[in-house]
Amino acid sequence: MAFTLAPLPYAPEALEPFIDAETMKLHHDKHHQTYVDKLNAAIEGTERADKSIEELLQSLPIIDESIRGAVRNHGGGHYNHTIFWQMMSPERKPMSAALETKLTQQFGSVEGFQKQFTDSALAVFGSGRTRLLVDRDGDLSIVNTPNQDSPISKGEKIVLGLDVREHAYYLKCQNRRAEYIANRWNVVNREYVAKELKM
Ligand code: MN3
Repeated sequence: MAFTLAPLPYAPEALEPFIDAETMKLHHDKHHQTYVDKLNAAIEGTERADKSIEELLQSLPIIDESIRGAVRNHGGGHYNHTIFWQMMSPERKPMSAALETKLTQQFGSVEGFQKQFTDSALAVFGSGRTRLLVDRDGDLSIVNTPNQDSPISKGEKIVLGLDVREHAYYLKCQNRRAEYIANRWNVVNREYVAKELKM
């Protein structure tokens, strides 16, 4: 079964004025579609063709070298973007008390978490992502990853991620990455984060 591009979980204009419809359409319909197409082209006819995207990424270290690069880049791109859309929501629901407590325990305060995540995202050089990860003990950490690398290849779980490649913001914010990062806090899907942390 070839991979397919799922529709956005909300209308492309739903995140306005924080993230514009044109960026969402281009990012989802063109960039994400290209990752899906190139992933499919790479694995078609191979023994990996029937694997889930999670299985593909988790098997990256042992995958055949002839397709490893394509799976890392295009498979990573497909997975990263699939969760990226889900990590945003126009609904702006309040943060649960459990999540607030967790962030406060690990980062001093919710604001402290947001500042650390923002500073990390500002520091990404070139194309990459900032992630909030949870390990097997339930401890949180903020890491930057280059290109389309995905920490799930190393058994870590991503609970919040931010794409800081220029295609994620250049139409609206041009070179002002800080503006994009600030806007994005308004559309974080807090329910998604809490669900992934099982809270
Ligand atoms: Mn992207």
